[in-house]
Amino acid sequence: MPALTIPGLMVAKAAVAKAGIVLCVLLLLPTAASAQEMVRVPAGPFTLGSDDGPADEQPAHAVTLESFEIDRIPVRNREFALFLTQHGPVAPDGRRFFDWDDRDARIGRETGGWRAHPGHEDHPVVEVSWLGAHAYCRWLGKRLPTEAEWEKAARGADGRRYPWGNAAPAPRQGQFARGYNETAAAGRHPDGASPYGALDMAGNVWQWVSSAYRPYPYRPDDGREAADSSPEVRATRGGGHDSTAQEIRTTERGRNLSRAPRAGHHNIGFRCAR
Ligand SMILES: [Ca+2]
Ligand SMILES: [Ca+2]
Repeated sequence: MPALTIPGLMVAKAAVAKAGIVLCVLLLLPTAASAQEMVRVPAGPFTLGSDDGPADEQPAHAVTLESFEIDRIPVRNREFALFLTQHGPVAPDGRRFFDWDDRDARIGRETGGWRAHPGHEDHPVVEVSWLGAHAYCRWLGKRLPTEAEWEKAARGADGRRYPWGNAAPAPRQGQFARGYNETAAAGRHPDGASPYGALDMAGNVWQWVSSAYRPYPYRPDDGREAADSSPEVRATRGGGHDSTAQEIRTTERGRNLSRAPRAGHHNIGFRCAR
């Protein structure tokens, strides 16, 4: 009967329209960002810290971790732009995710969203606050790695000084000893891979980790992993493009920078774990 068919058709049309809206929403979700490749780090003990480095790396001590995954490369501008388009650069409570007004930022606001600066799409995102890094990883159902996880992913279980071993770094192994803001595209130094295949673990950008910057020994249950302990200083790892060879060792802890987790910095990025 036509009288029934027409409303039925209208319902069908409405369903199609609704499905269209759902599809549009799905397209806004972070599929491109969540496709970020991860590497697995197996469970077991490793040596955290160093006895011959700066005081904050001492003492070297055994830490046992569960298995986890970590992003193979740092989060890039093209990926963080998707987060900014959905959430904006400021948290609902007014704290910053991203220093959009800093001249070192490489993502800008455009009509309809945020976009990486041309030529910097594949470079690691910088000028993201600790909170922004934390929120980004949660958006993807991930989290920031702990300081211990980051170090194990970089040096493996044999206590090496650099991701590739103990030999001093060469330019092909990482982006370091460069000028201000001379980042490299993420993942372009395969010769610097860690034992688990993680890249850019030495140089390019320092990386936020979940842990507060506190003395060793590392104790995950002493409050340093409390996500709400901001504004306590957070640890950064890995060294940046403007770091020395000493600063890109796997055990180096960002002492002389990143003391302000509420702000972003030109040489600090991050990667996620789960
Ligand atoms: Ca800044
Ligand atoms: Ca800056």
